Amino acid sequence: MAKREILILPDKRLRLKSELVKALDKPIKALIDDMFETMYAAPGIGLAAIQIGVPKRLITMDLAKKDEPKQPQVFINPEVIWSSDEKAVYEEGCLSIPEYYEEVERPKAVRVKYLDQEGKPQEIEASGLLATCLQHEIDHINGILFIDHISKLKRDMVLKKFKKAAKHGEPAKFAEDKEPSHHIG
Ligand code: K1U
Ligand code: ZN
Repeated sequence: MAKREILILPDKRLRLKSELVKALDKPIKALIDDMFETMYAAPGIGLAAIQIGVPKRLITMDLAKKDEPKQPQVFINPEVIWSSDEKAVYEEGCLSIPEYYEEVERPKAVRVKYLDQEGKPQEIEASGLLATCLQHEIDHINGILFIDHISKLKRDMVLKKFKKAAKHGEPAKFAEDKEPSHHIG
């Protein structure tokens, strides 16, 4: 297992559309292990393979609270097959856009089909944080970032700060150092 580097905005690879996982072979299993190590170390509650530079349709997630046992989940080739008309607003963060949190409106519930870690087809109907996180991660494998769902004014401000930070080799700074209000644990 190895902790990998997480791509940070404005890395162009974050805009790639990831490819289907064709076989659950040894390299894919090793990639899943690395994704969990990277996600837990960050720390994060989800990670898409492209965030560590691998354009495969693969997501890891763990929504367990701090005092609960780990609940690692793997979603291979996930696809939203139904979304509710009803919307919900949630404050999102992204390991590829560190320290920036903003409210995002998305469908309140989704049904997702995917393959599990054994390669078995599964379907899940999700609401709450699971629905938000699944939509955020499925966006990643389609080259979409949560800032694409906010106003152009805010998105341009974020992009400008991250471009400037990358140029100077330092982290982007935001006036209000907002923490996610939904912090688990
Ligand atoms: O995809 C990512 O960048 C991971 C992201 C997932 C996510 C968070 C919130 C809403 C939607 C999707 C994160 O994990 S950001 C970090 C975070 O939210 C968190 C980290 C530690 C404890 C609790 C939350
Ligand atoms: Zn993200």
